[in-house]
Amino acid sequence: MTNLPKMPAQLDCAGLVLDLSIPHVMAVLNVTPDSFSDGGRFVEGDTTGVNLDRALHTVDSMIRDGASIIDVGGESTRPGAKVVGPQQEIDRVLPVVEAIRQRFDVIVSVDTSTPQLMTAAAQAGASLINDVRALQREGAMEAARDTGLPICLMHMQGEPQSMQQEPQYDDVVDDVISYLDQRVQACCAAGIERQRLLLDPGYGFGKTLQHNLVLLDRLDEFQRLNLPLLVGMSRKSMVGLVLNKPVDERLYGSLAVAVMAVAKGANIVRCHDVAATADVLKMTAAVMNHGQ
Ligand code: YH5
Repeated sequence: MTNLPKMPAQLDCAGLVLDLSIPHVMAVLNVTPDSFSDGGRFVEGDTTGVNLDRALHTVDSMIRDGASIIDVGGESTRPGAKVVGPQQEIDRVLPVVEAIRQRFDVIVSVDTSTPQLMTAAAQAGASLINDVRALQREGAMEAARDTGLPICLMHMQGEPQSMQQEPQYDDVVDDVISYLDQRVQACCAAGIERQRLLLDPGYGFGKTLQHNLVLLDRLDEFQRLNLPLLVGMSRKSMVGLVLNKPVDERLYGSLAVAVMAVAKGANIVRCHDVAATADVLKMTAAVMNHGQ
């Protein structure tokens, strides 16, 4: 019994500490040109199409609303989205990471599978790597290892362009757990300490509605891996399909699944609606820690 890996009590994010005894909000900050653009107007010094001032203003609100982590991403992984080249992704994300860390003492996570961006973002002050491809890109394992940062490994079946065509599993929970377990082993073999890892079932990434619902109903089974769990269901089609609502009307559904995820052991909830999600997580945690 002595050598069973224990779930860490906190996560060391390059000097910033995340207390894992309470659930945390990870706020999504998309830095694709359509998210933080100037509507095509030219801004001096800006070659990326991303307006830094607007991005920083948004981050300030997210922190005041209760976000512990800001997840910065420059690649859209939505089904059918355009493929972004590594240099373009770096040009979008890096200045934003740098600017956030110059102004705020907040954990910045970089949502990327690109090894060069992992390295550069860590130097610019990022404190967490969030890779939807679980370090499977050429060179990603070594780049992530050498940053010394914690890493979130997410499950995806297939690639974003085609992943929703015909996802198939024997038992979706067993298959996703065994994939994540294998990626943990691969990381450890490559010299990444187990205490640096977080895991994510990857809602919506190569999964039908049924798969996503089962993965939430049985999320507690992921606790046997003894690593922090991150989930991202905010505004996703699993909410839209159940409620038959467009993306801008999925808040209540997203809050419902956030509560369930935390009740079943999730430590970090990745979301778009920070203030609402932070309240809901605080309330859930208060009930779960009653009497303590
Ligand atoms: C995730 O689950 N997801 S990007 C489709 C939508 C809404 C949102 C409208 N990065 C995750 O947010 N990283 C993304 O339908 C992620 N876990 C982790 N760790 C996709 C996204 C989205 C897609």
